[in-house]
Amino acid sequence: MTDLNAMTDALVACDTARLTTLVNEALAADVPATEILNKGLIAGMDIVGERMESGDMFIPEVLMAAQAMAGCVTILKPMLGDDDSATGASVLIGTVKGDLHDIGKNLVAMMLESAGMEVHNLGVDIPPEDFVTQIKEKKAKVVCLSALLTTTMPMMKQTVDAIVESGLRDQVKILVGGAPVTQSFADEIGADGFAADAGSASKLAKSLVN
Ligand code: B12
Repeated sequence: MTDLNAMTDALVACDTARLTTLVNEALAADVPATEILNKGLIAGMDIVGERMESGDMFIPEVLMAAQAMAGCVTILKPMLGDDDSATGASVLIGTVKGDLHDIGKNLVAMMLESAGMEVHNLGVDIPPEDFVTQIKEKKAKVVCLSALLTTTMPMMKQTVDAIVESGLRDQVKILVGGAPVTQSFADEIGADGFAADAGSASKLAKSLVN
């Protein structure tokens, strides 16, 4: 039987080799990729976050855990697809200026891609003006902003404001997300939507462009 707790433990222990073996074994045992992701990997990252906060894990270890998780997400990628393919709409996604977290953002990008969208993943630490330039360049219909720090949430508002000031606001739908972000924050800063996870983000993006 597949033990998703063992996966969580391996991630927290930054044991990449064991984690990779466990993920491959779970897939071979037909455990759904979404279950591996949510109950094994994301559950592990939550514990990593708690330990980081309590000072029991330090940045280099957190980075190792993040890299181990990113490797497993690559393995899961083909199985996380959303077969309800929709649109070839151009979508921009990036982590806002000042914020370097990208695991969740990359998961959202992956789900959007597998929903048939043309995804332009701008990366991390993206200033508002770069989002504006890229909207024009990539003729984007949707812009997805990610932030994991309470201190970078205001940068989401600055990015929305920059899009408004550029005169492009009517051409794009803006989605926001990341662990500290909420629906009420999205409403407050004038975004079009919020989603708590990658699957809901992709469904929401599709509903907004269809
Ligand atoms: C891994 C990690 C790091 C890694 C990041 C590596 C990487 N490549 O991403 C490193 C070590 C670099 C790091 C650094 C820091 N971190 Co950090 N980090 C984390 C940790 C443990 C996990 C984040 C993660 O990947 N989660 C898993 C993914 C899958 O979840 P997610 O990102 O939430 O994404 C999901 C949803 O939110 C949503 N989503 C995400 N983006 C979007 C976008 C849209 C549009 C939508 C719709 C949805 C959506 O879908 C995703 C998939 O389901 C969190 C703790 C936690 N539990 O969140 C702390 C955490 C976010 N970090 C924290 C801190 C404090 C820092 C540092 C300031 C530490 C320091 N002293 O230097 C630095 C900041 C660096 C910077 N400028 O960004 C704090 C933030 C506290 C706060 N109140 O703001 C946290 C909460 C840890 C803690 N409990 O203290 N961190």
